[in-house]
Amino acid sequence: MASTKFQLCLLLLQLLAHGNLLDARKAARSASAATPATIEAAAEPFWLDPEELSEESIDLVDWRQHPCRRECRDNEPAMECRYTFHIEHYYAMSKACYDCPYNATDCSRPHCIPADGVNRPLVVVNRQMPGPSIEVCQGDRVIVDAVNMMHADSTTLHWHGQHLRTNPYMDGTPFVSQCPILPGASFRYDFVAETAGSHFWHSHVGFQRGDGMFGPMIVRKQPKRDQLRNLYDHDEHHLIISDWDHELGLDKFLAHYHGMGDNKPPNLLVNGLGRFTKLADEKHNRTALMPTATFRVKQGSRHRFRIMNAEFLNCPIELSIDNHTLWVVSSDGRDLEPVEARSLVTYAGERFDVIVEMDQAVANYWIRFRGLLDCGPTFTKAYQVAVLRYEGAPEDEDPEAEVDYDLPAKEAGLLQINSLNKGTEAEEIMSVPQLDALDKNGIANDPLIEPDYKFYISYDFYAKDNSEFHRKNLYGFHQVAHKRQKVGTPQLNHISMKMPTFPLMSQTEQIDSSGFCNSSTVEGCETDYCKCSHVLQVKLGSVVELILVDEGVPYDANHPFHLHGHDFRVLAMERLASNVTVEQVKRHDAEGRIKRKFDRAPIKDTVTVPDGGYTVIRFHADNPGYWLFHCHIEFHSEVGMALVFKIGEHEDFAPVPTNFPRCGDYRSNGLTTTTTTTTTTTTTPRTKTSKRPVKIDNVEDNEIGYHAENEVRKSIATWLPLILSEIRAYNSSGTIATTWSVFGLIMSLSWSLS
Ligand SMILES: [Cu+2]
Repeated sequence: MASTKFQLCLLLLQLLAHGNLLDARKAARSASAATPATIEAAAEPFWLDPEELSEESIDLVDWRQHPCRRECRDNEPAMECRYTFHIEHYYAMSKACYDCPYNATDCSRPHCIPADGVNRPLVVVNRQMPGPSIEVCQGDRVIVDAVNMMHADSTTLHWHGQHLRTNPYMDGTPFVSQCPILPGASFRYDFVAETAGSHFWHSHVGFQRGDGMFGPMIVRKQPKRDQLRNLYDHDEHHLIISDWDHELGLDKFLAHYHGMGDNKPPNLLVNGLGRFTKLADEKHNRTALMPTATFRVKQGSRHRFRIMNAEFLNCPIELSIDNHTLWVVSSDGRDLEPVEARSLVTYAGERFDVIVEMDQAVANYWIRFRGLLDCGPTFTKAYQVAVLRYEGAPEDEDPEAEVDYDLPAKEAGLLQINSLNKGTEAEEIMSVPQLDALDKNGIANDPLIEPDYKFYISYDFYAKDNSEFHRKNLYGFHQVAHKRQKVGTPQLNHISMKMPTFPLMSQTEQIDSSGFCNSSTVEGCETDYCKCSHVLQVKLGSVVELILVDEGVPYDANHPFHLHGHDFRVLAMERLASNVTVEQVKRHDAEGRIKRKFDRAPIKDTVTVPDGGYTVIRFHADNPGYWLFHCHIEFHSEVGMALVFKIGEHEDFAPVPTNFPRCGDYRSNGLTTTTTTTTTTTTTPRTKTSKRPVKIDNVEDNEIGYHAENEVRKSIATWLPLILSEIRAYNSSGTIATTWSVFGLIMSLSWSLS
């Protein structure tokens, strides 16, 4: 007993000395827990109920064997599906990879994340990338324990495509639906998988999605509800695509926004795998290529492939399969009248399901992924392949066809779907509004219903002195020496979103809605930099039309937009010119030249807008809450290319779960009276007269000195009696331990004083 107390005391000292909570916690676990059931590192992945797992074995579970990943049946009761997600910083091509890729089987060892063979830091779940695949039937209850094991970063999990109608607090949007999960803390996500289809989960914090924190989420339908059931024989394959860098997203972001670094991903991965360059081991005189994703199919059968674009930069992907056509049958979880295509373009956040008929000779065929825009011909030419392997085809051979970026798919007479920067005006392609929904027409695409709200949302990259990365008179946009240092500010209606410091949805009582802004409440934002909490408020049950306008001035960039909590009908999409103004689009609309397609307009939750053009979407605002609407490119949304819809009134919101975590600003009203003034509660709209608080000589330095001194006093007062009692307890036999106690005390004091 005394020994445990002593160990605890030492741990707390360690904590004081180093401030390292995780080490302390880890040590506490080993000190207190009985020997846990451990599994050899080289063990095969296995399945066990998460409730029965030890800490160490969670990362070895093969989640594909989860009982919820089953064939869905009519009239079957819903299941409860539990998962444990350990979120960690980790490393590609770590020591767990042994001799990968020279010994190919080593690449699939537990905890080996091969990626494209290049070492780099990661943020992953359960030491896997992609993370565990959540595969359930529509109506199942999903319970995910997210345990943040990172040393210093917070996180959340967003269930991209789920609307969370019964439990909106599970949306995983930091400062909109919840507080970020702090290092060491856990959060239990608990919701019903209501929205069927191919979705994915991902971190909604910083650049963690780009660093590897994503995974598939597939909600299959019961046969009676599945309108596509007669069109395919097999439904076991998914392709989750990521754009891939060789450094942390944050490093790339900082280099791009503050230095001369680019924002272009050099590579792509499919299901976490891909090639970059041929690797050479000179010592043993051998070379090898990294493994690629391989999909096994049967000749003569029809396979459904679920494609999820989890990318984080501006890298649309053109996908094609050699010698095969794609039947596009679904997007963002909503079914479509099947369309035959030679290739398909997807944007960050989008999902498409295709059915492929295996009508070719038994062989291996390439599935090709060509990067466009920032991954395109003028930049990195990012390119990846995967293998379609017919049963009976050679196991360890590549397909014969050449692999090269400049070999786009060509099949005479067939279309490309969702082409880059093209809309209904383009003849040789099929744009999204030209697809037909299989679902019935609804309130959001009824030509007889006038929308209750019509918002024009325009955007571009603006040459502004954004105080985050272009300080006026110091290194202003027009002041910096190099063209590559001029970074445009992506904004919606000339406003950068300022996130609140507490979640809007769960801490409504703290909201001062006079702090909300939108284009009607601010002025001068076309030229000056404006940042505030951009909120568009609509009545519950209303029909909302958004006309998204990409002004298209600096370059042919392209932004995919995602709406949380709802899906929408895509009524129109058109490119007008290489650039366009909102006024021109308004005029175009007033003259009746925006042709809205109502009948069977496709339903999506993520959509692109042609550069120099517009996309018109409509949604039925029937899910009360605060919901984020944002560009799905993380380098854009993280600097404010986002806004929030407030749908309904606070009293319409679902009750906040009991003991739901809270967060927000804190300002002492006690001893420290010299704190500086900053914005309060939500945010303040920009006003031309606002001034920075005046700084009095060295007030901040004095404060720091005061705090440090206080900390020392507190340390001594708290720990001295404990340590003295330990010294007394160990007076006779604890010589070594006593030395450590005194050493710990000295360390903590010297740390406090330093
Ligand atoms: Cu964007």
